[in-house]
Amino acid sequence: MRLKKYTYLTALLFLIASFSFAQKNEYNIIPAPLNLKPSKGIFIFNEATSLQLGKGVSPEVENAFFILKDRLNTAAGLMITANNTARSKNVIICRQNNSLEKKESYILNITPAKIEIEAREPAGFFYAAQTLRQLLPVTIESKDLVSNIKWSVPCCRIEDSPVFSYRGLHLDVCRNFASLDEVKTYIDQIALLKLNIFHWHLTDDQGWRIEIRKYPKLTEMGAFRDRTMKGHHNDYPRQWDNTRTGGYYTQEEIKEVIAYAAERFVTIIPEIEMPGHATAALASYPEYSCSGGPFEVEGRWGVFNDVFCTREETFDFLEDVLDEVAGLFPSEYIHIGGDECPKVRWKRCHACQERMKEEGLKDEHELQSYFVRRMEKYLKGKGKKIIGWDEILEGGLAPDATVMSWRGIAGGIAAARQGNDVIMTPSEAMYFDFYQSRLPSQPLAIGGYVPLEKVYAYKAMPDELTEDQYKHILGIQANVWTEYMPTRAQREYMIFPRVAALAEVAWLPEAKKNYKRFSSDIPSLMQRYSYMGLNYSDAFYSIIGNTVPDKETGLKLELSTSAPGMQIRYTVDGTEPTIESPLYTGGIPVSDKEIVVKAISLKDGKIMSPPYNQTFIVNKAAGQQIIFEDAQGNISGQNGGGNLTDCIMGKFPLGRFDWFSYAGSDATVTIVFDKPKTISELIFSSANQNNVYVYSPRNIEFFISEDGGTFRSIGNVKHEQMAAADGKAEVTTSPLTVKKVKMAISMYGVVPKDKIGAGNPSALFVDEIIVR
Ligand code: TNX
Repeated sequence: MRLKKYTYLTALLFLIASFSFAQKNEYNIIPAPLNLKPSKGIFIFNEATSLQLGKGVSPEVENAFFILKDRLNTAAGLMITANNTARSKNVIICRQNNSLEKKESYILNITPAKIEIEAREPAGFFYAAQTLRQLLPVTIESKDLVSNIKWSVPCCRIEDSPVFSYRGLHLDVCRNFASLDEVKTYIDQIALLKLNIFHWHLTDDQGWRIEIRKYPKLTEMGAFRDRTMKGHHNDYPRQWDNTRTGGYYTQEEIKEVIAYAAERFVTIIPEIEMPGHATAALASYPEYSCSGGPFEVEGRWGVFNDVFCTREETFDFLEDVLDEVAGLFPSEYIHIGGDECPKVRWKRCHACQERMKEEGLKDEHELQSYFVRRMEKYLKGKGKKIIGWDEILEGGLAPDATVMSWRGIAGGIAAARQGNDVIMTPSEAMYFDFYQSRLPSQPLAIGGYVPLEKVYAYKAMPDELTEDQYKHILGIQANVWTEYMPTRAQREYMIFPRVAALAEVAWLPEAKKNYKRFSSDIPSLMQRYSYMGLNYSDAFYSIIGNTVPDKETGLKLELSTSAPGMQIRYTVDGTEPTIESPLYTGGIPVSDKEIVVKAISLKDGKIMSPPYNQTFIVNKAAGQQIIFEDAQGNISGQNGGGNLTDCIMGKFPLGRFDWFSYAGSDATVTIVFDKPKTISELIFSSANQNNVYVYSPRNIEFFISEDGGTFRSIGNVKHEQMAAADGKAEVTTSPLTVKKVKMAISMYGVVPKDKIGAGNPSALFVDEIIVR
């Protein structure tokens, strides 16, 4: 009897479920359309579905459907052909609509009988087709025929148009070479998400990747290197991988990629780096350096002192190179780099100093500016505009240059105020070489932390600009620097699905962004990625730990995931969490005793990512207010200094987590306790890793305040003592009840002569201030 009842109930539930499925249409479109009005019902594709180009629609519009047609053919076995006999059922009708605002704009109306698309230009039809593709079941991305599927799209009316005309993704093929096939796949992905620019970073210290016919050595020699550093740039001592690597694209191959991109409404902007990041070129033609060389194609990451010399022959050479580049790429822009160009060689170079005198340039920054202006003028003569990284602002901006703002947004703001165009690509939101999760299981990356939400949260129109200046923000771009991405799988892991957030920020106005909705669209995109054979990251499902001050306990750990609707289970006794471990429901106190928190995330009972695992140390400063102030009175540092008292010790390499970094004048750090605390030990824990200019302070003096107003010194630690104690400075006292403690930091200062990076200012890295 019981069994029967159960079966009956299940059947009933199933019925209700399938009934509600049939009722509820799902629209997982990324980037989300500007306006979508859902409606009931579905349109079903079958053998008889055809494409109809309405009156006045150019025949080339049919090409805008080639991906959709190919997918329907491959995965669904359906041949959709253009057929101009007027039909009103089972048809996709394209109509010309010249009143639409932008070339990408389209209107898509799906009813059970037909699909109508209006657009002004082929790009609009192409984007409508990408929307249809995303409305089809995810199996449409399959490389093989899939049977037993209803190939339907849910009914709705969409009016869509992008906020930005420049929606870019960049790829560095110099640090690690990407095959032609990979580059094409990359362009496919750009097109799927309605991005329209591929910024191809073709030359750098570690490789020259584009054939230049007049200078064959650029690729014969410059496209290959004999060795590559292993591990992180900050590791010491240096380890090497002695395998020869490299590659380049012939001009024929480049033409093929340009055509491939054009079919997908993607423009390729090539980047030829100058005057810095030029080692591969100088290894091939040392005569264009200041010293004459010889040089090797670089196997290390970083910034190098040997750059293009400003003597006349170099300009002749670069103009020849740009002649060929401009001849190949139809793009109106050519990117000429301009970033990270050390001036040390120019300072000692007779030719460069002569050039400065002749041109009346007051310093080497103006010489760099002269360089860029000259190239701008030359390219202008060929009908091209230049883009440069924000360093091109230093020493005076070239009149028509477009600035790519990567060191934050300040460069972009300054350029827009000067009336120059800007592409925003700030590292804190748009660098896909930064970590996307803090889990220790993450593959080595350069540093930083840009999870999916942070990309999504990026606000492309800075508040600092006026309405009028906004028109100079052409759009945004994410950058994929590949120092730490040696394989195709690794590059894919860093790009997918963060590129989806980029696409939505580039397409939707700020007011239409909605992370909750966006994150609910991500799982279906991931399924698509699986069918496409892409290696996407699961960081979306992994645990994010965030410490927050707590009145009662000092510090609480909050756990979350980027993905909605996940369950979190955890342990605090060092054991591995399982599906039976306690369910996380709210902040875990972490400051009263040393604990290890381990946690896993689950979806429908399935563990979705590697465990979170973090040790918290005992610290009376936990969660207390921190004031980090430099000699000029500026409060500075990442998180406002909050990570100095989060009970988490820093991890190496230094970029990894949880460091507070600072470069500047002497400073003080003050802890303001919420209530008087009895203390007997103070520890200032810094890193002393001199190979990357990171030095413990020259001196640090510890103060306490019993009344909260006056301070008294309780000890002093010198650099040498810290260096001998792994960067730690410690003072003890008989127990004292205090309201505040303060540390006066004297910066180490300039890196000494006999050390790596001599002459540069030292940096300070602090992981924690510990009070016991
Ligand atoms: C800085 S972004 C660079 C690149 C590096 C990148 C690593 C820029 C204009 N220059 O050369 O690859 O940082 O994040």
